[in-house]
Amino acid sequence: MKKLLAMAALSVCVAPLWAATQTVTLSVPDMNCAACPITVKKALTKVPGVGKIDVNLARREATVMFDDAKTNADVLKRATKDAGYPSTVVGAAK
Ligand SMILES: [Cu+2]
Repeated sequence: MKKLLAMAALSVCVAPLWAATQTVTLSVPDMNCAACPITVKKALTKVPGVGKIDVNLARREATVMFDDAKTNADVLKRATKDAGYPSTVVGAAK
């Protein structure tokens, strides 16, 4: 019984830790004018779980903060691709 309680307490403590905010940097090579980052940002904003988005036209990169319990890098890549801007993950940091 004691062991069961300990396990229950542990799962309660651990569960929220799985839902962490992650940051991923996407390379978006097709961004070539000032309007492109707006389109990319709009597409990423629509993804549930996405927080702060920072699109850099000069570097052709989009840095996205997201809740990893709600979305993931693949979903983000699909969102930019659906908007006409295929992207690849260039770096991820926690
Ligand atoms: Cu453009």
